[in-house]
Amino acid sequence: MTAAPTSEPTVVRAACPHDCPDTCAMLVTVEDGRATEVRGDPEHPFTRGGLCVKVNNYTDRVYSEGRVLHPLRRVGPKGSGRFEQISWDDALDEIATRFRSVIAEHGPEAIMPVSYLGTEGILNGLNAGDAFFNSLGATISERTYCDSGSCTAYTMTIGATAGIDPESFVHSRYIIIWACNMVSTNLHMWPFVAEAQRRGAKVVVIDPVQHRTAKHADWHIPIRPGTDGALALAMMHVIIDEGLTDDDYVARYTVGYDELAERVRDYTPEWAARETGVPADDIRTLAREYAGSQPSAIRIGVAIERHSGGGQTVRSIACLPALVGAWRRPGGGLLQLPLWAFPVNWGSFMRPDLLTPGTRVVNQFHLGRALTGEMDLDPPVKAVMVYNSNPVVVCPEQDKVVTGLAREDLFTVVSEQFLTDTAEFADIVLPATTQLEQLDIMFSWGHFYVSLNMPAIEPQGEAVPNTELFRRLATRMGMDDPALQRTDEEMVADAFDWSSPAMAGISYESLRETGWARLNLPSADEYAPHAEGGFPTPSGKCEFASSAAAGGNFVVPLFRQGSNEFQPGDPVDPLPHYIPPREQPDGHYRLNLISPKSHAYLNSSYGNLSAQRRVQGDPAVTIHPEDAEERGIVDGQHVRVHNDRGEFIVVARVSDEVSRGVVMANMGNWRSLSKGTATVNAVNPFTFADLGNAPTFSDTLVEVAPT
Ligand SMILES: Nc1nc2c(c(=O)[nH]1)N[C@H]1C(S)=C(S)[C@@H](COP(=O)(O)OP(=O)(O)OC[C@H]3O[C@@H](n4cnc5c(=O)[nH]c(N)nc54)[C@H](O)[C@@H]3O)O[C@H]1N2
Ligand SMILES: Nc1nc2c(c(=O)[nH]1)N[C@H]1C(S)=C(S)[C@@H](COP(=O)(O)OP(=O)(O)OC[C@H]3O[C@@H](n4cnc5c(=O)[nH]c(N)nc54)[C@H](O)[C@@H]3O)O[C@H]1N2
Ligand code: SF4
Ligand SMILES: [Mo]
Repeated sequence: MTAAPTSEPTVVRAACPHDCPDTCAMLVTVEDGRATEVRGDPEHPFTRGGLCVKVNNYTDRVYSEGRVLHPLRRVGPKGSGRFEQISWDDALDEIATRFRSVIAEHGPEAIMPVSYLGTEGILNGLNAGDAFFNSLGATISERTYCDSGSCTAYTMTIGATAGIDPESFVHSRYIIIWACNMVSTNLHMWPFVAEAQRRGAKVVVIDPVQHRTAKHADWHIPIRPGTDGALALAMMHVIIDEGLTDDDYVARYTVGYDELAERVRDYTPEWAARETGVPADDIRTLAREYAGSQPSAIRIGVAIERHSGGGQTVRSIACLPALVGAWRRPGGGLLQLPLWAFPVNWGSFMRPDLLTPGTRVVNQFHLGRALTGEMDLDPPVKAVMVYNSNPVVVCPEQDKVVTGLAREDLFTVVSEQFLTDTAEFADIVLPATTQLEQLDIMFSWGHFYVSLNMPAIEPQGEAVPNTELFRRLATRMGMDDPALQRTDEEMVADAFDWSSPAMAGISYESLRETGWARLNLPSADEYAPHAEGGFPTPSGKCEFASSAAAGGNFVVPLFRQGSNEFQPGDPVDPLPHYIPPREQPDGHYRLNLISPKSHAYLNSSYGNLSAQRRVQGDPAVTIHPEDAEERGIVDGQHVRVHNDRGEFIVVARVSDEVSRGVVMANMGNWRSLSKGTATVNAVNPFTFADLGNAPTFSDTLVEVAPT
């Protein structure tokens, strides 16, 4: 054996690939071609030198023994997870042959792509396969997992604005963190909130769970899941009734105030108290303090949309800052998705021009029904290709997803880094690179910095980035559109509208030096984008009465593969209103289940890795002591959580961190690593919320019983 060549360690600038608002800037140490360490860039104003419990040991993910490093072909029965290694050539041949025969027999719509945000980079993320599948004529996959309902509601009210700069929160006097477990899911924003708190701001957390973030708050308001809309409407009632509005701001920069005032008249705190479980006096106090402590800021989490009235809830919350003039100063207003600030050249990746008009759309929440035939699709789905997603874990109606994927006549391709619960059902598994092995460029949905991810090491085994995967597939399918063969570097060049004012002074070249750059926007100390209105709505104002609502419910283009067209649905009431949770306690099911993110996993990613599993602990359900006692449940025992849709078995954690009537089971656990054959999405419904086809994960009733 010859000694390996030695060289000085180098440091490569990278960016965390995950679907997480923080998009951390990473520094990767490489020695002899091997990545030895990842750390947060101490210079980055948001990352501030730290990563998180998920990504601190990212090299263990990259070099994990569980990595899929070669193409695999199924040898055992479906779902057995038994595979043999094959060559890329054979894998591509088999895929091309099977896709062609499906197309010949049933047409291209019988092929359905299934994907989401396993990686978030512009090249390898959400739209990585769109051009390919659009050209193929495959079923259009609607991907409304995350913030789709919120985005519809938000844009209906204040337009696609970036909202408050998260770094401006240091200037806030009053901060409401609403349905967001920031310390677990948006960790790098917390220091800005904590700084405001040190400077005297009051921090309020509205959440059914007294989680890590709530424990740091000045005031935790436990609320019945799915009823936040009632709270927001009652806050507006109090603000208007008690004359706490900023009349000048309302007069100049809003439309529909009189109708709104009329609408909220009956939404009294007493009424809202019955819906929400929050005492009427607390609602009054919250409204008065929120209106009276300017600038006041609201940070909504994605979970705010996950119930039948989720859209209207966000409509109401989006009205609040304008009503009290919060937008006037830095640190005042609403924070949803700063993503809107980035001039991403979406069209260049979504390629709506390559779609065949009239191609059918199937929402991924219906995957189980689509595969089992319950949806009666014509043509039926005969082939699925999964990339950037683990639908067995993240989709509702898990039992149906599994039953569907077990179909012998279904041809399933999964591109993955690991043999996930979904990959186990594949006919062909294709090896995917991790972020250290690929080039990408990132927007953020939690701050105002663009970042470039340079490859730090060679691809492991025969793994390829998603970009290369779809180039290879296109070639093998004989698709010769040059749009399907762009190089990664060409894609970086196409990623942004570099001539946009937001990108002034930022280029691929400059990013290669610096790794990241703040969008060309005013500093966080000065940024008050709507101090004088200027909302990107049709009226240019905050629309209490929404003009877009007249056009009906819609899914914003981002969430539908390849399509950048608004697809209007039924007209929507232009004024915010209350839609109660669909599932109301009855004789059978009396516990409202919520399934927020795991602290140590990123959705289901890391759910198989030992360091993260140690931190996360066994899959569990948290239940209030009185609810537990009533059911004869003691802390630490295994329980069955069930409803008519399914059941899963977890350990009971008896704790008053949840209110009576609420149970909490984190999502992200792997089915194959759980007791029983299911996880929390076995009991969740496929039903949409009122706007944007959002999920209703928080609108779920169950019972819990000792096993
Ligand atoms: N550690 C970790 N971080 C993550 C992720 C992860 O899986 N793990 N995932 C990333 C992704 S994709 C996303 S979308 C974000 C999401 O991050 P968040 O927006 O924080 O979403 P969740 O953690 O799902 O839920 C947040 C909180 O909402 C509460 N909640 C649930 N239903 C309701 C309700 O009806 N009303 C109110 N008021 N509260 C409710 C839950 O109790 C939970 O504490 O996190 C990102 N960051
Ligand atoms: N009950 C319940 N269900 C939920 C949620 C909830 O809060 N509760 N949250 C919803 C939300 S907000 C979201 S965002 C979704 C998340 O759903 P997904 O985006 O499906 O998230 P993950 O479970 O992390 O699965 C991503 C998979 O992609 C793989 N992957 C990573 N990088 C690459 C790559 O470069 N190429 C390829 N081919 N694969 C890659 C990872 O290994 C991983 O297995 O889940 C949704 N489901
Ligand atoms: S998962 Fe989020 S917090 Fe963790 S390193 Fe990545 S961007 Fe940062
Ligand atoms: Mo998400």
